[in-house]
Amino acid sequence: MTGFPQNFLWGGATAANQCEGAYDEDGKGLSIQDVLPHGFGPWTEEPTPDNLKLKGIDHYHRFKEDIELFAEMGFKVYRFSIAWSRIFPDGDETEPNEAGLRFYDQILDECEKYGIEPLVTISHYETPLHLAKAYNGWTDRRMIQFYLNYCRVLFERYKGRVRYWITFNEINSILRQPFMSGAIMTPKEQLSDSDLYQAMHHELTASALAVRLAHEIDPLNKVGCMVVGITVYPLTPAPDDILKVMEIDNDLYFFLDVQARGAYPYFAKRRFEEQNIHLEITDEDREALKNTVDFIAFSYYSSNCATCDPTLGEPSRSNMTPELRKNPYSSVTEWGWQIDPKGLRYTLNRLYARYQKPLFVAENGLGARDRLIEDETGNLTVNDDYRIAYMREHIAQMKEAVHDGVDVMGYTAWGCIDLISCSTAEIEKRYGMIYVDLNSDGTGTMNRYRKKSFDWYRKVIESNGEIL
Ligand code: BGP
Repeated sequence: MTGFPQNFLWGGATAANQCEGAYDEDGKGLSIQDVLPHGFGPWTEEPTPDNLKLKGIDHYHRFKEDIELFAEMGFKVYRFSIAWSRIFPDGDETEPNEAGLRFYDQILDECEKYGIEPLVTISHYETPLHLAKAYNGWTDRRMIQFYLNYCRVLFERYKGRVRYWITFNEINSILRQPFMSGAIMTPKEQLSDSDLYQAMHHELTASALAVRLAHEIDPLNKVGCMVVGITVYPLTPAPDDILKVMEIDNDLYFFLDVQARGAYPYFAKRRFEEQNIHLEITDEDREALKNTVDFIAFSYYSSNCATCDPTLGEPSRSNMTPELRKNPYSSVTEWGWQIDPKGLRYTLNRLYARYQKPLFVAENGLGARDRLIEDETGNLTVNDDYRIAYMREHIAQMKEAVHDGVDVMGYTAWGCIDLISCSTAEIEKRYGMIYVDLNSDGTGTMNRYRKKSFDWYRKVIESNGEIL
């Protein structure tokens, strides 16, 4: 196949905490994002007015307009997350909050109106804050049950309306961001490897049980895992650098092997022994893990290099992982994230080679500063040729991967409408094809404007990726 399959799912992706706002409306409880005004950290005791996510881009009240714009671009799929704390404000209740469920009924109504397939992320970095405070997040085994109660409510309520699910956004990020990803309050420096990996194990078990539950409730459900597609090259051909990259790759395969193959990988034993990690893994857990996912989703923004020689290379700012090095062959975004379209083809191929499961590019895009200008007809717009170039090159490489024989199900451009960034909680870092009039001090009309990339992406979808 040289082009995209006919049923290829083109669309865009958002997350509740980055776009909805309305952080305390209709019975919503606090989520960990409501106390993270600056992105990764530090957290505050209470929500503070400088936290742009509290208002978001007001998608909670403007979702009809937003989904109409997505439809105008021709979206086949809309990936969004459900805010867990809208459904279970504290997370450990037994009965859900009806108003929260009704909100997502309405989102689904809009998707159906335009024939847009929903792809729902069940947990996207927005665990109810109470679960962090009362249980120390995923370090506690009881989280599995809370999460499954939540999943059951979603699977039953939206049965027949949602077919594609992602259990956890970027599940492997728990190793780097235990609070945002795992709702773990223990500061990272004080968190033992055993506790961290135990939390990982609880999440992986919960994810597998959610796959089983989804299939039981509706055999038509397709459930995916999702990882941050860390793509790392050796900085030099030194064998030590090759082995270092192998270890980094294993960090990723740890999560994917469990979710896609149903058991911990062969290298887990040595790693656990050497890092003095003692996990409680029951026979029941091992059985549960056998429920593997239907597809593998991942985010891909950049690639990095690694070396064992600390005197070589420059630190990379991509994905905020300072021990990684810059690739001298890559350009960088304004936020220092390296741009490597061919890395997407490589990532798709290596994941497919290992797992042979359908792959979904669930996030990709360029975070950049945009300038709203008036075009020749007097309309306000953004000339974001840089964004078009980024997306064009990545989509072209994805097409190469399809040609290589990789089964790619879909592509959802991250932050298809401008939203609050995850790592730095700012609005200046815009990914959208739709501009939102919001400033960093929280002022702005919240009006939406089509950028140049809006029309470009519309044509990409219309031509099924033939016109790039
Ligand atoms: C991913 C997250 C998203 C998103 C994206 C871009 O890791 O899943 O939520 O925001 O990164 O990152 P940022 O917003 O920090 O630019």
